Amino acid sequence: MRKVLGVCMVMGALLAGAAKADNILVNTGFEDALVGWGSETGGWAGWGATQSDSGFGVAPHSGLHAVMLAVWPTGGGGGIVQKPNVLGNTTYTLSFWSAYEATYAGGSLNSFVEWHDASDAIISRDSFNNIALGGATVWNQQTLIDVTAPANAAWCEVQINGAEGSSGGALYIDDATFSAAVPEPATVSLLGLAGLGLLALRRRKNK
Ligand SMILES: [Ca+2]
Repeated sequence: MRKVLGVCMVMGALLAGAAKADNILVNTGFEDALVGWGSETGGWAGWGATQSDSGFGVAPHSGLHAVMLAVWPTGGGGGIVQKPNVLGNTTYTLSFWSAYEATYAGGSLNSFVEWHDASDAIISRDSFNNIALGGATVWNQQTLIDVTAPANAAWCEVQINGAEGSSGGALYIDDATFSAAVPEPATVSLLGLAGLGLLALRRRKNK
């Protein structure tokens, strides 16, 4: 039994290590200022985008800042972009929180992940258009799942965009992560149970 416990502890340590390293975006909570164009590997660049704080229409989801999109003129748009390096044949999940001022209700929220090879050529793009906004002035978690990097992908462009309707208002984004897939807790438990079952069978056979 001690050996089984040891195996489980090693498996747990390995899984915890994998989960820690999975997010590949930086400045996930917009606590640092936006970066200039050409620096998008090290942070978020934006257009029609302003680092916001608690004095804006919607307070940040976390920390002291979020980012506000689509602020002028009425009917305008805004967006943010970051360009992390990726591993080919790896599945990623994009997750972020969005909130909007009530007058933005007629506006839109779109996102895409565009894959590039080592020579910077575009390989393909995974788009998420007209993402449901959820309730006004409250934070809604958006999870865009299962985008898989093509085999020859070296980096990608992650964009989150907003466009106002005719009533104006602003869209806010906070706590954005782009993470490689890791086993879900249910899968991990099943794997653990299967391993224990196999060990029990082997012990019974040896008797
Ligand atoms: Ca924040």
